[in-house]
Amino acid sequence: MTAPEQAPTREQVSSRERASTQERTSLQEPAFTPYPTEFAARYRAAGYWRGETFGRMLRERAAAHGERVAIVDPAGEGRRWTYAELDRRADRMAAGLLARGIGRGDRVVVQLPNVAEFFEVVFALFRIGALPVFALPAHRATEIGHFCSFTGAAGYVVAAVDNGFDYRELASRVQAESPALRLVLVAGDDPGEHLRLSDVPCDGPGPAEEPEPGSVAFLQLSGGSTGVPKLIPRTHDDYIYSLRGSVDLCALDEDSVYLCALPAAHNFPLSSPGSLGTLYAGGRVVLCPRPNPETAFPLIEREGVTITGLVPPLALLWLDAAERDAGSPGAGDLDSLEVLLVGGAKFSAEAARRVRPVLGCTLQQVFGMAEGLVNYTRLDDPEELITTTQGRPISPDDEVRVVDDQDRDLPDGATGHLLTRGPYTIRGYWNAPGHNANSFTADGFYRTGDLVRRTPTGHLVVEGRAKDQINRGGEKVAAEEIENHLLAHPAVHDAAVVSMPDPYLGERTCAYVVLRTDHREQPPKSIELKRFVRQRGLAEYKVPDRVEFVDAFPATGIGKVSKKDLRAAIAAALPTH
Ligand code: OOB
Repeated sequence: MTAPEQAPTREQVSSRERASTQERTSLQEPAFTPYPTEFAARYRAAGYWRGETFGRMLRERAAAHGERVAIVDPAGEGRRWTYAELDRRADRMAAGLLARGIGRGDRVVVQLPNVAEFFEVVFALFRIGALPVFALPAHRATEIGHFCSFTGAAGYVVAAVDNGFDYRELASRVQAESPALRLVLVAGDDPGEHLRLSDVPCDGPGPAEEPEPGSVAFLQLSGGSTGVPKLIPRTHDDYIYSLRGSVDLCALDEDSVYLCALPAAHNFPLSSPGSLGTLYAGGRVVLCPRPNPETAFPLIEREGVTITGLVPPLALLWLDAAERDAGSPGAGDLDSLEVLLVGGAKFSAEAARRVRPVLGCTLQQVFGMAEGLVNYTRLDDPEELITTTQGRPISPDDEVRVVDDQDRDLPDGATGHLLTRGPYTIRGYWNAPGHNANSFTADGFYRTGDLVRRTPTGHLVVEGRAKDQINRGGEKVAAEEIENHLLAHPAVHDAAVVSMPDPYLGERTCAYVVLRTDHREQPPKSIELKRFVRQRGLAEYKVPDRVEFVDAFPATGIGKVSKKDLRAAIAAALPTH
């Protein structure tokens, strides 16, 4: 692929945009479930939705304090982009993407590690009104192929190589099977057969019109409990409101320095308050290439990091490292750290109590979901609430119901299903009418699949999960998705994937397998089944940690597989610790 000889004229760009707007109208409208008019009016009247867009947000920050550093990327030559520079880069990238045919409403799968280009690309897409689809670095051909085909993605942005994995090869493989995928862009010097991302920016015309604040800004991924991950459409209005609320509750301002240690595209490090919240507040985002203490601690000291977010297993690792290194020279001074957010999976009260004494900062528990609702413990909550609850909702208009199996409301203190509706919680997955009927009530409450109890203070305590999902230290594994892959193996008659307790990750996956009768004489080894799943091109964290062979599954009263019994069986078989 070569660069066009001349940047297109504004007329050419806008006619292309018109074409893709029409396409979007027919393609997207049934795909997106809008907020009902009366709710949208209420959220606007309350001042939650202020008509802001991401493109303008960056423009305004650049105008207000252009010379302040927005992004620090310690990889490579150690780049530091000011707000003015990020703004200019997003403009030039937007012009370049438009010139290469990416228009309003187009979907672009973005799969980048924690590098500065992530923000350059994402803000460019926001300005165009094209939708980033936020893939994670761990995703492989099966997931990426699904995102591309399901969304009809026109573009895919990857790193060349990261963490020993060659994304250029993955892109070639996916492109061969995705007819709509016109443009693969590679961040890094050697793009292989694709186009170098740094060759895209140009000084051509930008987008003719700004996207509407109420339009979909991007697609997030659902942790999911079904065969394939579902996509979550978030609007500028609703997401920016959740950012503003998070910025307030986490007390971010221009002097805040946020360390982005988790994969940047995940909803937690993106918006709770995350890198986008930090940019909203005019603070500084420091990108952490790896979340281990050896990488993170020196960066915290060097950059004066004030706040970061971790999943529980990493928080435990940091606590252990800080305790071990206390007082030893070169261990990294964590004095600047004021707030540690922990979320994505349940953080035990025992671990939570260690945060203040060991790290010298305030713990803020976060219980959130890419579909919307985010709960935080407040910075000035009593220590008991901070360590034993997962917080309370951001917004006074977050409606939270705790219900029994028949959707009847339960009193405070009783454990039940969490249903929620509010100014930043979606009303439907993208293009998934079948799933939406199951995942939302008739009056628009999202069925989170979480089992919670509410304290008299309005804080939520996560007690478990009703959805068929394994939470592997914050990484979500949908049981059905893995069962489908196992069922494709010629020796497998039936498969049931359940969680097993794990002291470090909280949960790991155990696949129970019933073999076909003709394979029972010479059964495959566990490792063969794991390899089989891996070779189908799945993220490594989805490969079952353990495989158990049984002759038949235990059944419930009405004859369904009793996963409860399977979970109990594997828990009993594990050594106690
Ligand atoms: C975050 O988002 P997702 O979409 O990857 O996963 C959401 C699910 C929740 O429904 C719940 O099952 C679990 O993750 N979860 C927690 C939790 N935080 C999330 N379970 C227990 N305790 C917690 N603190 O994981 C996410 C999104 C935004 C902010 C934080 C986490």
